[in-house]
Amino acid sequence: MIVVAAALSSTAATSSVAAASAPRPLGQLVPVPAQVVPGGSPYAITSTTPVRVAGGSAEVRRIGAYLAELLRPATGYALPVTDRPGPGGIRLELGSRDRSLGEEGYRLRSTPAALTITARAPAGLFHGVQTLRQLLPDRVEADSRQKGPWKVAGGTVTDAPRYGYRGAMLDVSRHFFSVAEVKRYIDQLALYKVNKLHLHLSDDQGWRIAIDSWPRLATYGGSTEVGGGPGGYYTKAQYREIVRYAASRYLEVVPEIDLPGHTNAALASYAELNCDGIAPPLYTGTTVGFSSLCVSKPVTYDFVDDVLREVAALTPGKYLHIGGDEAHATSHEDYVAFMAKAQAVVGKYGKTVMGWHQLTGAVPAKGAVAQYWGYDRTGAAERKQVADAAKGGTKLVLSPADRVYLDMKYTKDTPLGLSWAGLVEVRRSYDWDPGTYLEGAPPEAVLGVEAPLWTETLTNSAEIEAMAFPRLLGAAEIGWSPAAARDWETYRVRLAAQGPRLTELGIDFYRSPQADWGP
Ligand code: TNX
Repeated sequence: MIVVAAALSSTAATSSVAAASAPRPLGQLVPVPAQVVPGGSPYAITSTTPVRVAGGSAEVRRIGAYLAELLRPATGYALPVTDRPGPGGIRLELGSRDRSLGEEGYRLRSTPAALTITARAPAGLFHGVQTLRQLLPDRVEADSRQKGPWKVAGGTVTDAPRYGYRGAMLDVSRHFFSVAEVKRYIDQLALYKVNKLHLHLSDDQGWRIAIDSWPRLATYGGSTEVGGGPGGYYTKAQYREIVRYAASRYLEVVPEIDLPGHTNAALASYAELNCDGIAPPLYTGTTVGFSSLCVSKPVTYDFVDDVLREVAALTPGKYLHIGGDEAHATSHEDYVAFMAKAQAVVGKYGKTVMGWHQLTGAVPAKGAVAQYWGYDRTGAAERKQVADAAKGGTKLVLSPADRVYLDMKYTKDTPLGLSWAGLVEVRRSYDWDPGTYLEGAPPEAVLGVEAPLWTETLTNSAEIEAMAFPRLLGAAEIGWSPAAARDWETYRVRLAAQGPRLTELGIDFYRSPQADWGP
């Protein structure tokens, strides 16, 4: 495969300390692209470069404006966005006939005359823009004017994702994160072509989304967090702003309301949701598995219907995640009965059910997606139950806890995080394949990969970043890149090359000794 060879050889070329002004080799990207054909002289962005969106829709123009905004501070160039046809410039073009690009793929062609990104749909152009960004010097991320030149190596990148579901989850329940903090994470995810943001909006420690028909969920159930801090919640307007911002970066928000366990914040807010009619106190500890909605009470289903209806109405995306994990305080029989009803409500409001893989212990609805979060010590029976469900048509998103749980400590000395699934260094996190990971599950059942970040120990963006970076990049590559194009030895070189860019972005990442980060 030319493809892979090209990507590898260009990676190797980087490790020699090339002249400072030589452009970055075309294959030096995370995620590694499907196909790289280097060749020809570079393209250079200059003070007269336009961003051309000729014949483009308003959406293409918006992507052009986004690109120009990214490049202006560091280059100091005007970079006008224009729909006037003409030669040269950075060109964003829809309408590629190459069907293999799909909805998210793109082709980036760099010659001295022009830098052209073509795609079949806007998402592809957006991902192509991220590739262009990564091909430019790291200092392009700076927010003040830097010295050029701003060259892109000559050649062509043709790229499309392996999986349609490339997710990251943020637990905003155990600790609450502001809209600004969530947006910051969204921008970081977009750089690596992640396209789903799963928000874990409710748990024992906090309810984080305003629900008009049950207002105390947010105002009382959201009033604290792990450790007893003030918590918080998103108003509907704020939540819509997160959804809009994510969409502008081509990420779909997957909201999760965790049911029927992990519900202490709701049970504390409304006494009638409890079987004994007595509201428990708010909870700020970190034990899991002690709470359950009252499965036998009709009011429980009014609650579920109201909440899922209001959350579905805030969700342009396809999925509604209903949790279903660790319902240890719910009997098996009750769990099966409850999940049947909750899944029907999701369907009634036009959404596709997503649930943690315990859902396969009930009866997954047709088309449901189970999110597998097992690890190397998960029992054979449990793994088989998930694999059998996948054989029966349930789709899978893989989030193996000993690989992509970003809250696991890297080493025993990592100051933040947990270690119940083991210590997860960067190589362990990267070196696995979703197509073969879960024995017995048909590879076609796998929709993709998601890297969850639980926040029992994390309180702000710096702490999120200390755990997510750099493992998030590996998860992004596992979701995007063809299996044949990626391997640890080339990844560790490409990963290290991202270090200065992350630093430029103000991300203080874990400098794993498994990659050579340089001085
Ligand atoms: C397991 S993963 C949980 C969460 C915890 C996490 C901590 C899952 C579906 N449940 O409630 O926050 O471990 O790593």
